[in-house]
Amino acid sequence: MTEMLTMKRRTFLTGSAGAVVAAGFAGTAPLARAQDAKPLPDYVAWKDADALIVHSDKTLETKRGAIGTSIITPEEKLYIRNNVNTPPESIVADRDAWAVEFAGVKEPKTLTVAELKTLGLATVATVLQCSGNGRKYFMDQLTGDQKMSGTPWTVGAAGCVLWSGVPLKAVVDALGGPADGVRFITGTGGEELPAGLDPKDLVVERSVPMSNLENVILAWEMNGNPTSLAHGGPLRMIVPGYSGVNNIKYVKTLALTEAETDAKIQRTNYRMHALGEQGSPDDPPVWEQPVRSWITTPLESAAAGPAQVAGVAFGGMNACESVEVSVDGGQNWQKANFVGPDLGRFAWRNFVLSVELAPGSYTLVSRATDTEGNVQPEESEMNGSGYSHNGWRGPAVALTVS
Ligand SMILES: Nc1nc2c(c(=O)[nH]1)N[C@H]1C(S)=C(S)[C@@H](COP(=O)(O)O)O[C@H]1N2
Ligand SMILES: [Mo]
Repeated sequence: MTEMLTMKRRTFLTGSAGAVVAAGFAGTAPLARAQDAKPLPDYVAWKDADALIVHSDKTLETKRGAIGTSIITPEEKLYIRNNVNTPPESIVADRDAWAVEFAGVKEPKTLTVAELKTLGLATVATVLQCSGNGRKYFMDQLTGDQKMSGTPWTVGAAGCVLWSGVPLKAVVDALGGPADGVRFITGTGGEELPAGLDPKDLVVERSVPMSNLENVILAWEMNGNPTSLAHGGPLRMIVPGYSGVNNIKYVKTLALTEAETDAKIQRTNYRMHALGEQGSPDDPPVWEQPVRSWITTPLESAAAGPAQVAGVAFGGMNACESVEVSVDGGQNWQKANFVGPDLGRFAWRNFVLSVELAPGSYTLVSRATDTEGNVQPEESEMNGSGYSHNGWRGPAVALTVS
């Protein structure tokens, strides 16, 4: 049964955009054959194909039912989002030799991973989530000739990951402290860019405010293993609480800068702009993640009787304070319980509500509140690129109990 549902959902989500919008996530999926699903691309052939929806070679989504209830997302199930081609495997052949150039400090220097390992050690659990996670729910709200481009992610462009590495603060301290006047931490990805095109248009380079200096770590380990190439090895810049794009894989340059980078991915992309317009440097950047939750089980159908409604909830920069669950589409809410250990304010919490379900149709939704009192809205405010969705209505589960 589970396998059948899994297969249905996979094909459903990789089907034509029109079919996806018309049917809705929890609605009736068109009957599907397993071979409709795209295979895993070579560079992530080691991943769990049954747990992933392959939107494209550069965009793989974790199936909603595959996330599990034990906090940490296994690497083989974690989503993938690449803006450009992944670097060659050769860069992880000798991880300790990977060199990072540090600038914007009193004593600029290039340090290898081996050297960085001597300067400090920290472990942090963070929600790694693509800025476009939930874009499909914005797309569903479009009318007439309104359009939105981008991957129609539902809830699976997210995971909770344990990172180990050196705190950036320790490196900056070792290099004499920040240079005068710096206001941003700017990380650059180590991809080789195609020749003949303007590198500023392609480079994955992001700036985040210096207020993150205490939080950022440069991670060589993910979930207990050396950070895989696909997820940013040999070294990844992790900005806890911040949207996925700010977590630079294969970080090659780390600069404290006076201004935000003028790379396209920062200047005009990943900005909260109006529908039908282009992003501009005046629009707010996609940085801190808003409070959010969704249900991961049950999905689609359940047997009458007792059931455990479970999911994940997080507050971005803040811990998640509480989660409420409704089985009637948001008319009545009940407080859920947290499951498992608290891995800190940047991690997500698994939650559960025990319910007794009689035969019939249910609409399951969840609503999280963070420690600052921010509550998920019913609908997110529309933005032209479909970033930072956190409305509770979108990821509703239509459940049939028999
Ligand atoms: N160097 C580099 N870093 C990157 C990206 C990239 O394409 N190149 N993609 C970003 C985006 S948009 C997201 S959502 C996350 C995805 O991380 P993952 O593929 O490890 O899940 O990495 C971010 N960091
Ligand atoms: Mo992303």
